[in-house]
Amino acid sequence: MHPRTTISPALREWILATTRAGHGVPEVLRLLKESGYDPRQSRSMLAEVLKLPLAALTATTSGAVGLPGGLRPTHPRPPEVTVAGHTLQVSLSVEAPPLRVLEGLLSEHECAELIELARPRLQRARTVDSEGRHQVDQRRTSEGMFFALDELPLVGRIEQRLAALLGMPASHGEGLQILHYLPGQEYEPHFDWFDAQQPGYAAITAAGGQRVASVVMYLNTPAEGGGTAFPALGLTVTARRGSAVYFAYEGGDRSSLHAGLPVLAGEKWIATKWLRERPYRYQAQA
Ligand SMILES: O=C(O)CCC(=O)C(=O)O
Repeated sequence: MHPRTTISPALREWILATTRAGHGVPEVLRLLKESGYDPRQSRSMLAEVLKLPLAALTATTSGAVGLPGGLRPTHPRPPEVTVAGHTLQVSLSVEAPPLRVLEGLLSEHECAELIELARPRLQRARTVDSEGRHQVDQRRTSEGMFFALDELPLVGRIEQRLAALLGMPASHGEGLQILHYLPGQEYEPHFDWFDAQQPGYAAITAAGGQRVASVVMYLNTPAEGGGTAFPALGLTVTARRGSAVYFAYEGGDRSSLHAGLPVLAGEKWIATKWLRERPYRYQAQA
């Protein structure tokens, strides 16, 4: 008989989410082993979390999903947070997926400066396809650009603010992406995490592992439309200059489905930060 193992809530949640996402017990055992867990201990933990007889658990090698050893963000707590000398308000919280609306994350001046720095470098925005390639996509009709990590003092300051706010080192972030939408332009419903069943999964997660959270920062207030919709929650976050929506999606949480709604009048500018479970090295796109 195995001694009863203490399982952290995060690990318990990861085991449940990973198996619910369709990954078999052998795969989960392999991932736990890669993360340094003793196989015997892993089998006990799985048996306990999944309420399975211990004898039913055997190990093989296949599949890959985000590993439990990676870092997870801390979700900002209402009503107010002060980080790196900057105070912001948490005006809305959802528990599943963890989602926060953040007011005053960026100052008016920071928003205006980001727009002006990005403007001359805009190109048709791309998405990442199932093979891990960046491609032009009808679902995403905006223009965009990426800053490299810490490319400019302003970019570095915002990255440090987010790092302090979410308890994730700036090195876990992908380069800040700026997007510009004109009337009629939108970003259709999608997930930001990578699907482990897709052929490009290994390549796209080789640096940094899985994405674990996103922060969409609004750099202006569109005259009409352009909110960020979360259809599974029946929630639309209004795009307002300086505010942001933060959401996390451990284990490929399908309730994190979201869309940039069409801009109906005026324009929309956002800065998006995607966070990885491990340090991420920026790779120039072909
Ligand atoms: O434009 C928006 O409001 C959402 C942007 C988005 O979904 C993304 O960049 O992943």
